[in-house]
Amino acid sequence: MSKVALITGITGQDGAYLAEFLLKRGYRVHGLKRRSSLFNTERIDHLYQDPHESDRHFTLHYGDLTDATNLIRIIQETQPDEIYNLAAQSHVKVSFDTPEYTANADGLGTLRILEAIRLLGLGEKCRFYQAATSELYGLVQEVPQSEKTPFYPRSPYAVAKLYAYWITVNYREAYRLYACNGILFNHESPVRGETFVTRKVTRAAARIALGLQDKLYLGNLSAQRDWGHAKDYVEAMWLMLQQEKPEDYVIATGVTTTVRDFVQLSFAELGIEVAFSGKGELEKGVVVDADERRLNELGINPGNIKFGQTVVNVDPAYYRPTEVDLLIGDASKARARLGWAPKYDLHALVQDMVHADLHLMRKDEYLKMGGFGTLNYLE
Ligand code: NDP
Ligand code: GDR
Repeated sequence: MSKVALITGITGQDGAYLAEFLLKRGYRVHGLKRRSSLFNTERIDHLYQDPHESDRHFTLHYGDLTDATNLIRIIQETQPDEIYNLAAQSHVKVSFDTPEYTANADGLGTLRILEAIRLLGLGEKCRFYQAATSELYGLVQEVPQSEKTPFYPRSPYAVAKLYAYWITVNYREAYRLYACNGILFNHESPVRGETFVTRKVTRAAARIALGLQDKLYLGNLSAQRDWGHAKDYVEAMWLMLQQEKPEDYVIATGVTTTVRDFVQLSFAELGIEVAFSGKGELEKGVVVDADERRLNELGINPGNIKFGQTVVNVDPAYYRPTEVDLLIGDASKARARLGWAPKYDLHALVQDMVHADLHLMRKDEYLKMGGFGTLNYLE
């Protein structure tokens, strides 16, 4: 008999990778998707199965983490062996603008699922994964951060996730649920949301190289993050639910990088050297060299790259009221107990993202070359 998994947040970056991973292992996958006025299933369209097909392995259900009765009904109908709670308002900066909604979806949303498992009597059958985060560490107490490092959240997002973390621990202890927190450090991919810094950078680097955009505005260039690949990290989520005992695990690469360095690595992958000068709001990134052979190899017109061109400016609008300066994770527990290790290092991650964005942006380049404009149906 195939195992049944329910993934909340299936339309997001991790949801898409996890669905793919579980389907390959023979699971029947159910996913929660929100109703929206435009299609929001781009990341999982390749997994779609027509409702009229018999023996379907992939099914989507409309729902929302703020709607308890909806969650209870879906969990009752699908009777999952494993629930992966990945749904969240996941943008740290946006959480300062929408703190109440973020608390409701990210904090109480987790409670609603745990309560549904308990009320439906699924405690023995159903294992629960909670998408916890390195944002819980917030203000630096010690590095590298491990399962034992104290938390000091620095945003409404992190505070909501702190509640979700502890309610997961509490339900494990109070009701003996198999419930785990995966304390995942930042993980990225070619399908990372475009407003997170890595994807914002790789997307813009590709567009600048193709002559589709002049520059990019960023916030705090000195923030340091431990960036891994989402493909590696969803495997860790699954491993956490396959153990004898439920526990919490840090998942990280153990290497940290500044936003500034990530920018330089991304442009360098395209053969463009960017140097930074100036301080604070006046800091800027300028093109200082270009490798013509590399540009030609990638099919980039060297004429698009102008020496001395400013490609990065700082816009304080992207600063956060309280920032998390330094994250670097110690995943030795996961390495020892789960046998987990990342396959992608930072260089492989940058390569994967930059080339995917270069490929994606070619479409815009061809449209521009062909003289196609955008039609405005609203005029
Ligand atoms: P994304 O932002 O890419 O995806 C979030 C998903 O949650 C989307 O499917 C989104 O739907 C859905 N969602 C948002 N609000 C609701 C709601 N109220 N009800 C139902 N669904 C909702 O995030 P990631 O895939 O990057 O992250 C997955 C989880 O892991 C999140 O909980 C995030 O906070 C956490 N996390 C992420 C890390 C990372 O580096 N990526 C690191 C540590 C933790 P829609 O597509 O309609 O917007
Ligand atoms: P983060 O990711 O806040 O760590 O949360 P994000 O990519 O948004 O920011 C990383 C760092 O880059 C700095 N930064 C900018 N960030 C954005 N988004 N846009 C900018 O223009 C910019 N310029 C500089 C930020 O200040 C920050 O220091 C992500 C999310 O996926 C969370 O859901 C998850 O829990 C954590 O990672 C681990």
